[in-house]
Amino acid sequence: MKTIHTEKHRLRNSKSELSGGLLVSPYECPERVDYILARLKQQSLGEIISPNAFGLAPILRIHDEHYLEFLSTCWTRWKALGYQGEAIASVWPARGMRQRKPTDIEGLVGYYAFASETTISDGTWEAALHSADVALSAQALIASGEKSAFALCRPPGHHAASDLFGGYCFINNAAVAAQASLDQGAKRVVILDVDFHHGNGTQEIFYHRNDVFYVSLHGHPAEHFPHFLGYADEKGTGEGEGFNLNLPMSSGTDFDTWDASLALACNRIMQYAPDILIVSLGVDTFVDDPISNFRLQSDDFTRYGERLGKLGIPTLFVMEGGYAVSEIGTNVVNVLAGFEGN
Ligand code: OKP
Ligand code: ZN
Repeated sequence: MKTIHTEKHRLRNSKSELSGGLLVSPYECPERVDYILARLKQQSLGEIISPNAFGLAPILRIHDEHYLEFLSTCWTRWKALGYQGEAIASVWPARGMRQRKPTDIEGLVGYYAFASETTISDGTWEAALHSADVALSAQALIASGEKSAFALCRPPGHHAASDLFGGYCFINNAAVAAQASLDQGAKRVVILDVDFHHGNGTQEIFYHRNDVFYVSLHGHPAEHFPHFLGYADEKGTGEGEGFNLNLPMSSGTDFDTWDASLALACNRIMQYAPDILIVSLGVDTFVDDPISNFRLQSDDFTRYGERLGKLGIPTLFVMEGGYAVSEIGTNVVNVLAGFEGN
């Protein structure tokens, strides 16, 4: 399996994440990619290729143009206020308030953020664009006949909605790749999200549609981020009814329980008979992940990779979360090698 990767991910190098009331060094850090690359090379999984530049057009198929304009100008505007720290949301259009878009940057950050742990800093927008190019380049490999490809995206994307950032995400890479597949002639796309966290952004983007079936296994929203979406009774609406499947699980879930949910998800996926399977690949389901609490062991990642490989569907893996940095490479490559039957 080929990997698409660029060192440009390093442009996302924020200094601060709001965590437990403190500004800490972000869990979503550049070193994550170093460990994944090292393991990919060690296992000789396949060629590692640089992405092509696709421009804004495929991103505009998913995201609001004013949102993208905000992302691209936010840091410059924030810096111009003379602040010492990175751009961070501190106020929201909450219950009972107006949803009108303000004009000042402080208001705009709150308008476009759904969570405040994620800051915007120098290079964030550029890195997010390169990350989308990585996903689109991997999608192009599948379109040209490859059976699988790995988009080593960073920053991740599944929390980004059409006009919201947060949860370390700015552009929804998996959604952009799904839309590109449809625009090139695919009729049905599945996005299977195995990250520990519910992909609220991906769900929101496709909730009204039946051409993308979103399936997610995740920590129950009553207990876990993103807290306000990801319940089992969210099944899609209008034409999209029946094309959203949430499988939330409680804290401490082990592999046997998790894999039973995956088996159910796979049955539903096969019934849908997609032209392409996009896996939002987060490995924060790992037992030692510092911000999550499922209990998958490194070998379990191989086992579920094998299960996905047996589906026999062209498959695009898009990197999402995973914060046990020294083991992230092993866990990611175990999924990919399991998929390939190694
Ligand atoms: C991004 B991805 C835990 C707070 C968690 C943000 C989590 C973002 C996860 N105390 N806050 O889905 O891996
Ligand atoms: Zn996650």
